Amino acid sequence: MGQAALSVRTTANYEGAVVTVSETRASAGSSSPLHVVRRDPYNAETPEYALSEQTTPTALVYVRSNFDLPVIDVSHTVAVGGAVRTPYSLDVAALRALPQRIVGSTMECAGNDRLSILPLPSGEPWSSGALSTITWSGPSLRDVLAYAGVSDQACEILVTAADSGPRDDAVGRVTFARAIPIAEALHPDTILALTMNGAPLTSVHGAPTRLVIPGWYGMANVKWVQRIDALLTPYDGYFQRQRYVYEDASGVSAVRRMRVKSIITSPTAGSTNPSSLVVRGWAWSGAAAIERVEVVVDGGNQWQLTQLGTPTTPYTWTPWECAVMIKQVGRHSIRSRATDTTGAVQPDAIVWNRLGYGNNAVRPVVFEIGIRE
Ligand SMILES: Nc1nc2c(c(=O)[nH]1)N[C@H]1C(S)=C(S)[C@@H](COP(=O)(O)O)O[C@H]1N2
Ligand SMILES: [Mo]
Repeated sequence: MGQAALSVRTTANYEGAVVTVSETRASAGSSSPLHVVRRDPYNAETPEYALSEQTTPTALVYVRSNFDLPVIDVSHTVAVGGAVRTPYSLDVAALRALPQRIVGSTMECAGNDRLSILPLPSGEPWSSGALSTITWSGPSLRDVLAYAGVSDQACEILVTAADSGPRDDAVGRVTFARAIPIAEALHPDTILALTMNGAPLTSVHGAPTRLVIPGWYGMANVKWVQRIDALLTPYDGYFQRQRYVYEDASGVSAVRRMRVKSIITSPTAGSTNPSSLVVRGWAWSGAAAIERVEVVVDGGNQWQLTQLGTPTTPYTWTPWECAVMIKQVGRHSIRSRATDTTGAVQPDAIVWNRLGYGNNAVRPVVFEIGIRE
């Protein structure tokens, strides 16, 4: 393991660390265990092999940053204000002093699998690795809000981050900020995470604290939280209205919860396999539990049911597997299709949208059956 990766490890711990921009570059070095999509700002994918694990090791969790890593020091505080009775601010010690809640979540970037949308929309060219499963902990956002006393008239909670920068299609500097509906903000599993996978949150993932709103696409999980404001009218900032919206012939709508989707982790693309093999993968949906996953070998419509395992938590992906027998040696494909308990099914193709979000279409994995000995 190279020097760059090592420096990421040691500075990743927020305790006493002053985050600098040079860390972003270090973590984007050639020894990065992630597949770097862009170095500056740092965007990188979880490698395919890591997706077979239930929980993604922190060093292998994908990173999506719209701007350079913000400079945050140990005296960082989170201000709570807007339509509240008592505005106040909390430091990290105060966040730690509140009851801590453990929340697991499968988190997918809304732009994951953009590369397989035709014609290719603009935006980061994500393959299939903007996807990870993490165990977080921290205080419930509702406990932080309760102390401030949110107005009964409030409709949204705006979470503003410490990172900002210029955008091609905006005037001046834009700060990363997202609002969530009040009911979602008051759900006990919406937390201000201080830890991930049992260790302090790392810099690239939002230290000292980030919002975790399980079930929603990644963008709602605001990193480097700086302010929390109760709003009386819906927020219309850049990252709420100009980005993270489905824009298609039928109009514009907000990107919110993760669409039902599944991935195949075994066999892997390009691998050679025996004629009798077990197909495995994961399925998730931000809307509801997974009802069924089906697979089909090669073209056509011979879908067969798989056995579902039990997800570790309500918001983490469901394991599935299915034994298949493929007699003919040579190239084959397998596809998986998940259905959630609302009846939503993975489509064969998504409705094309200008910014290329929410691609949950069924995708084949192409592999080989080897010559039998
Ligand atoms: N402050 C801030 N929060 C952010 C972002 C960002 O650019 N800035 N990117 C969002 C997006 S688009 C995603 S997919 C997730 C990714 O979180 P990760 O980098 O920890 O995987 O963070 C979200 N939170
Ligand atoms: Mo994202």
